Amino acid sequence: MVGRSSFLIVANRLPVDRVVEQDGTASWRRSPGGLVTAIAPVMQRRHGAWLGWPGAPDEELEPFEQDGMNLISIPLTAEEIELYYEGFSNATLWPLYHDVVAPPVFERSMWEAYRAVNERFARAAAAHAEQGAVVWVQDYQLQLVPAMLRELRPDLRIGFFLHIPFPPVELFWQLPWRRELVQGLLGADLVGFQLPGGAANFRRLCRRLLGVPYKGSEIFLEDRIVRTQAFPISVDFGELDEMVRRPEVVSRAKEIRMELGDPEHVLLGVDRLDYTKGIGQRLEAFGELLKDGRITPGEAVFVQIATPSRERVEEYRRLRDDIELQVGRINGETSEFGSQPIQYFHQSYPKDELAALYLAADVMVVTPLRDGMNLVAKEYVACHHDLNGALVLSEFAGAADELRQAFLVNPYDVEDLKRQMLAAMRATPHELARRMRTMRRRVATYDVDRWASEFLSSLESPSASEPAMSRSASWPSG
Ligand code: GDG
Repeated sequence: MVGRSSFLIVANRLPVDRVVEQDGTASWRRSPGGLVTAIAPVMQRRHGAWLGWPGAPDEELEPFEQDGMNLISIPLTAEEIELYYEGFSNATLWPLYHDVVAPPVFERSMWEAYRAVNERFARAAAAHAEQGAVVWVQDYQLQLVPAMLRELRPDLRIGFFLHIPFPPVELFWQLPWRRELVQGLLGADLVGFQLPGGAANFRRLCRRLLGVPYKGSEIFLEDRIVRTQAFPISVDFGELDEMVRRPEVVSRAKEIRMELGDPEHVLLGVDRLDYTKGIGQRLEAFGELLKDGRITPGEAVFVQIATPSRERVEEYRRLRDDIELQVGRINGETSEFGSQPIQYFHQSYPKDELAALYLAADVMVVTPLRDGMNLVAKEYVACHHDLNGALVLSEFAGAADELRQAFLVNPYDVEDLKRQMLAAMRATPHELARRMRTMRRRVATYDVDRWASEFLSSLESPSASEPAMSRSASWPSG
């Protein structure tokens, strides 16, 4: 039985996946991913708890312990998964926050489910937090939790971090429930974003929508200050750097190149199969390079890993069909016997296989149309202690703010994509090393550990809860 905690993470998912052995026994395994790695030590130090959905419908679980973390399961019904998760989170907010690259769905039943599920999370957090505890709420699925939780437990210190971009006012304005969402976020003491631009969009929105004033990074409510700040998320540099030096990973990378027919250039894309990631755009550009004769089929191979994602959402099903049609068409038109220029995989891989792929790739192609950060770009950099390897990176990925030495590209401009992919393939080892060295320094310094500790120390610094100056803030209700 888990008691109350002084430190809570509240996230859509628990940081564990259920694994069923061959004999039918089930157990939990820590999910891969930087967030868990970064937060686990803090959890252990502070006897923290993590609240989240266990991943299957109608699963009622008693609190349990895994790897020194107390896990509190928040159940969701099949209908809530459809309306709150696939619906409002991934068919409304996800496209709206990513430049409306797909049309957002505005459905009242989805909103109602979102509100009800957020309320459940807030109540559970209130029940499990010690007096004065620190609660860190994660991401777009739970934007109402900060205010709901503050209402129940004004003694808590509440932080919120948004992993995806925060859109400009003009786009956010479309949302029928815009006021409720912004009020939800303002329940936090600190609202963190990937980039300063997201924080600025949020502050402007608060002023336009609610008439609340701000100065610098602080928003002044009647009785308190809400701080807004950018904390660019990162990767576990040390872990990846160590992994790619292991002999078995090095030999696997060589083997991958052999299996691909030992081409001069291996280009790589690794993404969840998502319409924000610009997969179609990059394949189109690669196909044109082949058709123009700028590269020959034996000379370059493009490996595209498209991890299955949100497969029950209509837009994602359509995307999968489109991409698979496109791969078939380009390969059909450009393949030679024994070699296919695009190698496409709709599968997930273990972490060390992914590291071997990063190591094997000469050119990493990351071309989202909009992305909060993009960890793949940083992972690739962390894997290239050999200083070899080129990163082609979209200007619309948050990571482009830090990785200025990448081959930066506008993914909407097919000629630019072609130019930058060619430049990356043709760059001299000296130039590649110069670019990679600077990017590695950045990722090594600002790793995921630093991201978590900077967020938490900002949340716990006294200025985050200073009483507001004597400014009046209009706070229209309803
Ligand atoms: C959201 C924001 C932000 C992918 N395929 C496999 C696999 N992956 C891992 C990658 C990487 C992660 O998944 C994907 O992270 P991204 O950052 O690239 O993208 P999102 O999933 O959209 O993440 C994003 C992020 O949150 C963090 O704040 O950067 O902007 O959209 O770590 O390596 N991992 C394994 N097998 C795979 O097949 N093991």
